[in-house]
Amino acid sequence: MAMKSNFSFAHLDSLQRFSVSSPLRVIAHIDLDAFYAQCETVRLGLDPETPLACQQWQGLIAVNYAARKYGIKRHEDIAEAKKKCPDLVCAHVATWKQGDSEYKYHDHPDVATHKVSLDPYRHQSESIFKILYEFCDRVEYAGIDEGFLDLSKMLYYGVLETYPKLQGLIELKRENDQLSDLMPLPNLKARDLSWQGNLLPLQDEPEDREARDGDRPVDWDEVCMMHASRTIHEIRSKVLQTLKFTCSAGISTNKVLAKLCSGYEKPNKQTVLRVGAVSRFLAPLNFAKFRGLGGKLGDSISQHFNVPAEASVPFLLEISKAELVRVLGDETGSWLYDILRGRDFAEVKIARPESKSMMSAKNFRPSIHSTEEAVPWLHTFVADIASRIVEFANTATDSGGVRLPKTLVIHSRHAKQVSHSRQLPLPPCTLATLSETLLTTALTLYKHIEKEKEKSMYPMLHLSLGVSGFDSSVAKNQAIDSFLIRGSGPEKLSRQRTTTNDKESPSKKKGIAAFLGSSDRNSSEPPPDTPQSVESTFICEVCHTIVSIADVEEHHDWHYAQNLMRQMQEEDDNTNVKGQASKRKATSSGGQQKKSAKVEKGQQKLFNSG
Ligand code: DCP
Ligand code: CA
Repeated sequence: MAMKSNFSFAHLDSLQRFSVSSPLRVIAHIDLDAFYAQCETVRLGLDPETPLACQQWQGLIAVNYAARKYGIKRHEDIAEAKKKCPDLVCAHVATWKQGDSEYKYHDHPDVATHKVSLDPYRHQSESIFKILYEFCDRVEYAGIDEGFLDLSKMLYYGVLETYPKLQGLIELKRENDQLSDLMPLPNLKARDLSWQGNLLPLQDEPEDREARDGDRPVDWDEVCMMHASRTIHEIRSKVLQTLKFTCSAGISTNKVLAKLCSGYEKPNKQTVLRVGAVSRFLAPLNFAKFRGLGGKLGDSISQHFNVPAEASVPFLLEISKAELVRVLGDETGSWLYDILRGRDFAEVKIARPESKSMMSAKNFRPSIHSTEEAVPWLHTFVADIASRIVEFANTATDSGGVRLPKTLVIHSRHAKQVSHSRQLPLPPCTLATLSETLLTTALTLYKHIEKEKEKSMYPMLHLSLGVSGFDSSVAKNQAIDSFLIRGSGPEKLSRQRTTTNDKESPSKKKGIAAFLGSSDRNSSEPPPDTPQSVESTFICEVCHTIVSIADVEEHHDWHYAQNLMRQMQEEDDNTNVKGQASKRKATSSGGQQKKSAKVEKGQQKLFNSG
């Protein structure tokens, strides 16, 4: 009788549904090489072998591989880098000149009069993701230059098309409810498989590809992975041909392993890790390489289990699952136990993070001291944000109409570290009237804050404008006029929420007062307008406050705005420590770990400060 596969028809069948438990699933991670630097090389039409670094003011934020050969690193000072490689091309990122209505590649941008724009990189990123979507129907955006691809479904159809006999068999098994039967083996030898990329050796295989056992019969897991390696190679070739970018990729059975593999050999390489090769691959790795184990969790593991920080994975394999769970809790303990063995059941999420907020910001060095200095920046912020909203509206995939923001926030920081944030609902507008509406609202709000804060506004170190609450039903927004004209003028309006320093009494007034929520850093209470006895109420799942149904939308907006302000603060902090910030990217089941408070790289499109 013919030898059976280790895999059932059900294992193959479940690939159609992207089952995370199918042992045949194949996940890839694609990461662009020295992304911003490549964007600049392409823009300038240079030979990719020209050493180039992407410059932001006096620092380097991306260094291409030709320049890395000289020992040049990210965050290095330009003068230092030029000493190592006098021919280094330093391409400054695009900037918005104060008061300009578009960003440009200015010859001599000045930190006092310009602000950084990362839009060109975002545009290239979109073109790259378009190619990924062309090939694969499940792509997760993991950052501006990286994504995960779940190839399961395409492999299901690909395998059945390549092996038509299997197609007949699986139909029969499905009809007879026998999908749990084992499949026949594919009748292929190791030498018959035509891989693309660096195929990491199985546990007992020699390193040398030529010397590996060519007669070994292979199973469907290897067939699937081989097909995936060819598809990923095709995708990378298309990115190179059409956009001139090289990227690296990792191909394995889950996100954690795919991500580790994409960084295994760079640039312009792909690495394939089969299940049988996992323990050998992980053995020399420092456990902190896994996402989520580099920070506090890693430290506490070292301490609790008496493992040196530089220990490799096998050190931790000796700890039992029960012990890990006892010390780290059920969720983290079990997660750690699994990922140390290369097991990760996180799914590749299709949805790109919804653009719930956008921000444009500027740090002032030296500080500014007047409205006259601040207002031109508000014009620039509006132009920046409006152009991104228009783009967002154009790329929106749903049919729910144009999505426009509902709330505008201004955040500023005084030299003595006092922060002010105030928000206002945006009046209804269309794409055509968007810029004007944003500007009018921003100027109104700014003047209100100035009046309210008087001397504590200047000298100002940081100013930002944010929008949030994207919705296609902006018509529901109340007109700014109804907030400002009706009743008292803004100068007389009381604020609804108070802070520890704020002596004003809370108001139950609706309208501007309800939105001029203070967020002088320590305000975090939800709107207190909770009617004492309302018939239809709703309990907010975020803050557990009882809210009247009529106020639900407003209450959600308030949370949006609070989050936005928190992000702005984090962005601020992040800008200040950017030089030392370690690279932390979104991946895989590390999501079970507590998220870093810092703004991640992929978020820079929203938090474009400088
Ligand atoms: N980036 C940044 N600041 C950081 C990290 C990244 O501005 N601290 C930007 C510049 C990078 C881009 O994000 O080009 C992508 O980040 P990566 O960490 O993927 O780095 P690169 O793509 O530059 O290099 P690699 O080839 O190592 O992926
Ligand atoms: Ca990269």
